[in-house]
Amino acid sequence: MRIDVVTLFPEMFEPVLGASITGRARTRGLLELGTVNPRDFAADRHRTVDDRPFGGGAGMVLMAEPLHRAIKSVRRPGSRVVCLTPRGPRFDAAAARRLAREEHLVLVCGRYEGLDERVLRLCDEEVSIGDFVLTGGELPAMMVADAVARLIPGVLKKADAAACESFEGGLLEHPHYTRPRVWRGRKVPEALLSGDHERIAEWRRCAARRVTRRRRPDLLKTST
Ligand code: 58G
Repeated sequence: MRIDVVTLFPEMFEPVLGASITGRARTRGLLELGTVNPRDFAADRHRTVDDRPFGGGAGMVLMAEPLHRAIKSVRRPGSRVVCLTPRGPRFDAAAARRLAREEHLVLVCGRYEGLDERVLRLCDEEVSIGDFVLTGGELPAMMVADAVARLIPGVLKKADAAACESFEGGLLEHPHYTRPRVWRGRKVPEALLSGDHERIAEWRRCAARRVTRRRRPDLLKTST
């Protein structure tokens, strides 16, 4: 998969998506990441990309033309153009799975008060990572890129590692433990030390249901 990010702050992405699993996915060629800066498509010598809102009010709005040209420079037939905004439908595990099937994502990051509304029409969809406002769409774009990247076949070491995690079965994930067996007087659940794979699987199923009931009963209501 290829992801191109339209952003005024391209330098934000490498430190995050160059690290760890996403970094390795890129060196292994499973994920290609590019950035495109609308400022490089500005029309004047000051490279202006924002202007005051019609109708007045505080803050600046990203102008349509530089954004349009930036999107056009990376968009190709079959690209899915996604804008990160607080007013889109909530990004969740199902959205990540759906976007992970795409060949090319273009993630459009706004800044300031937002984008000229006419540019939003160029996007295929808007997504929000939660009900709060950030200074820009860059952090949400990194979250979407990360959530999608780990679903690309081969990115996670174990083929099924993504399949049995939180939300994938409509439940939160069971707790994890590692060595030592006793830490400051606290023991690892006995079933996990038994070596009995059926017993371990059963413990994990029960633990997942228990933790979901306690913390996210809303998840149990929707999944049967
Ligand atoms: C319309 C309105 C277009 C995403 C605002 C673009 C982005 C929160 C989220 C914008 C964001 C989220 C302006 C700054 C969106 C831009 C950006 N804040 N909840 N901030 O996913």
